[in-house]
Amino acid sequence: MAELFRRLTADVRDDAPFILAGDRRITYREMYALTAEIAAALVALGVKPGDRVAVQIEKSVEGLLLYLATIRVGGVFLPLNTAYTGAELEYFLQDAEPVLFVCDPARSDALAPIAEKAGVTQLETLGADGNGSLADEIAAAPVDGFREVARDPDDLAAILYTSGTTGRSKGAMITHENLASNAEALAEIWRFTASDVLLHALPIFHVHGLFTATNTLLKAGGSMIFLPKFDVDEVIRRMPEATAMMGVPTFYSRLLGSDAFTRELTSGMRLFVSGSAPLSPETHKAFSARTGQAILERYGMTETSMITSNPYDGPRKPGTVGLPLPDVSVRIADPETGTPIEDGEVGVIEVKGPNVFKGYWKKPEKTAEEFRVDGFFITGDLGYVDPDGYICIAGRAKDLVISGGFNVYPAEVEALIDALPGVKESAVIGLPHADFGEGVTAVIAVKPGTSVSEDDVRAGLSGSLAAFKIPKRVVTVDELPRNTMGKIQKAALREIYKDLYAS
Ligand code: MCA
Ligand code: AMP
Repeated sequence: MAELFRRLTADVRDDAPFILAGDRRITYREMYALTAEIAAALVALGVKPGDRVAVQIEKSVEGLLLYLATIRVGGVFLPLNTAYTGAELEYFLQDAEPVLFVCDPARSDALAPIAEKAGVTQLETLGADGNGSLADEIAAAPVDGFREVARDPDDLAAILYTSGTTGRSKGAMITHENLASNAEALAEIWRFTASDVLLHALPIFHVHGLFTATNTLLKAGGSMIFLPKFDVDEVIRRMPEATAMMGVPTFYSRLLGSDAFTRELTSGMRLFVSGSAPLSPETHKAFSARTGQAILERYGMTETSMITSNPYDGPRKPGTVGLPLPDVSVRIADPETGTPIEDGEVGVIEVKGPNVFKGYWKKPEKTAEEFRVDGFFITGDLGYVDPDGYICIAGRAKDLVISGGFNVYPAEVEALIDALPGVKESAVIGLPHADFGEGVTAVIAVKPGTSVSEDDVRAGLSGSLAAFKIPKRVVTVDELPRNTMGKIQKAALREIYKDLYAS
């Protein structure tokens, strides 16, 4: 059996409920049968071990089962953000060379020529309701069309694209061992058991919703209330049935914004986990004051899954991301040399362990750049160790904006803005935003004699960029501030415009 699937399901009880979605209740036994049916269709479609299966679909039970089925046939699952435009998708499809691309039925007409141009020969559709051409393939596949496929710990289970500060997005190659070891560690340290009911409102095209939440819950054999998206009212309505939730900080600030979110409502909950972006100490404290429960903040990356976590039993300290996971080594190093530095000093966070990915797909030079010779991966996050050994994140060495838990790389947005008529140059920065944590913001200088409005910029980007990457605000200046080396001073811009979203 494929290593990851074997390890995740090693202890589950067949008759226990796995997914609760709407009026559907899917037990683990049914999950085995359904994923075997999907696996038979994948085999019939020619998916062989090591082949990539790229997927851009709305969140659905079938979409989750497709992930597990891909793992069972030895395929490499490649989930894509539903917000990505055709222009963004073309690159991923071209680079990853999947044998199969599954998309939403509503987008198939628009995406078929893009897939074809990228060299992908098979396109199937799967809608949020479970219908689509893939459903037809599943119905038509032979009942005994799937035999368990063995995969080794070092074999690829998934590729997830992460952008970079320079160049195009890179596909992080994630192995069975990476995912299995992380799920095992998290289930243990967060005390997940078969009695848990996880309230699942995250998207399933990123590490957080797909692996950290789903794999950990699966490893424990628990069940999950599977919601199509984060909707405050729906999350509040279902919370009394749940025991645990994982979310980005925006989930928690939005919950606190509702009067219906009370201590009584959360009385059956034993765990709230936050990650993907910094949880402000204010939100942490307001949450404790409202519910009597401390949010457990953890830290991770696509390339590494989870790295550190605040303790389940010990103090969950606001403004920290806790301690390294079991078997994971974390060190703070000099960003230039990689030499470890003293506790308390700020340096770059580096990590080594069974969670760390295998490298970037087809990019050995990029992979080599991001690792030290002794095997530590350079996260690009800045941090320090506090007197209790907790890791605190103190900024980013990489130029990255995190909006509502989604990463936005300024270089990608700036390149497109700079190409717009009338724009001389631009700087994209993240500014404090009450809802999204950071608001993507463009500061532009225009060519003499021209004028470019906020609407011009936003309209000029739509179609090329996913909506969450498009600047919420655009500020025009005469000149962008530069240091003596000629480099744009983004820190100065962040300071000048820090209150842009305050009102
Ligand atoms: C949606 N919009 C956004 C975002 N989401 N804009 C900026 N940032 C966002 N995150 C846009 C929509 O396209 C729309 O634009 C407008 O904002 C309306 O948004 P709203 O209705 O408020 O959005 P929503 O649908 O409620 O979504 C907000 C959300 C969602 C619930 C916070 O973004 C979300 O589920 N985020 C989770 C991200 C996540 O899972 N990250 C994990 C990455 P318009 O009006 O122009 O159409 S994995 C990771 O980071 C590592 C491994 C880790 O540590 O976990
Ligand atoms: P991604 O590339 O989507 O996997 O995003 C990973 C990045 O999210 C990390 O490198 C951090 O910058 C950030 N991140 C994740 N969790 C946290 C956290 N708890 N606090 C601060 N930043 C975080």
